[in-house]
Amino acid sequence: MITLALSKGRIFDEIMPLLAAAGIEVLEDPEKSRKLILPTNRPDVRVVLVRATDVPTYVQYGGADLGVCGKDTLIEHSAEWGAGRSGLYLPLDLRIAQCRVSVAVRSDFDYAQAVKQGSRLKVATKYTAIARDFFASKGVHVDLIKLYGSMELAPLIGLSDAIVDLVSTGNTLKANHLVEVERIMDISSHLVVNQAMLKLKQAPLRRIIDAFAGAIRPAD
Ligand code: PRT
Ligand code: MG
Repeated sequence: MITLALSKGRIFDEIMPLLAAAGIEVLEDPEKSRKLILPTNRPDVRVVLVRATDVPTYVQYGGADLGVCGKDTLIEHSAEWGAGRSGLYLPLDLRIAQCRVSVAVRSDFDYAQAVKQGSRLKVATKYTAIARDFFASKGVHVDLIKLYGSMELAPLIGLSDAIVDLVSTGNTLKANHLVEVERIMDISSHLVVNQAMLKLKQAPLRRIIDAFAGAIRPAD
């Protein structure tokens, strides 16, 4: 049995064409079903639904053989584990669920001036590893405030001066009178495979990896 860990929402939706290319069709709609284990047309392949941030954990401990999650999630996970020590193999950038990690502030906050003056910035984020590395590389002193969601609220309430968050269309920032002041990195979702499982189930896992590789949409 091959177990694939996915999160509901954009990753699930965008992985469907790649799964189809591997001859895999999920037989239930996760938005309608309450099941956490979804059967596929292939008796030897099943999908488990987990939180996006839990995908690397499931794969690391062998609860799933492989999974799909954002580079943002992978960076934060490896900051916790130490790169190379989690037993995760990342063979493919799937080029789906694309977005960027950016710094945003209230439109009335002079970020450039605050950085120039060397002020200590209060930064709210779910992405503490990415934010810590980024501001350290700029030589900006920050107090990081860890949040798990609705980061956009923090500067509006005065909890922080800035946020580090994912941006795709920018509509959420705009709706909350925030402006993007730095682009930290581009993000897309990657295939993540348990290295030990890859040895045990080499042929079927390789077939899935190769089919995904052949179906990745070209760079635009
Ligand atoms: O939602 P939940 O707390 O369960 O978990 P999650 O947010 O980690 O999962 P999910 O499914 O929302 O996101 C999974 C992955 O999709 C992320 O880890 C990213 O790699 C990727 N992705 C791509 C995004 C976005 N685009 C995105 N726009 N994840 C989140 N967003 C958020 C963004 O932070 C903003 O608040 O969507 C909001 C709307 O964005 P705009 O700019 O289009 O308005
Ligand atoms: Mg989300």
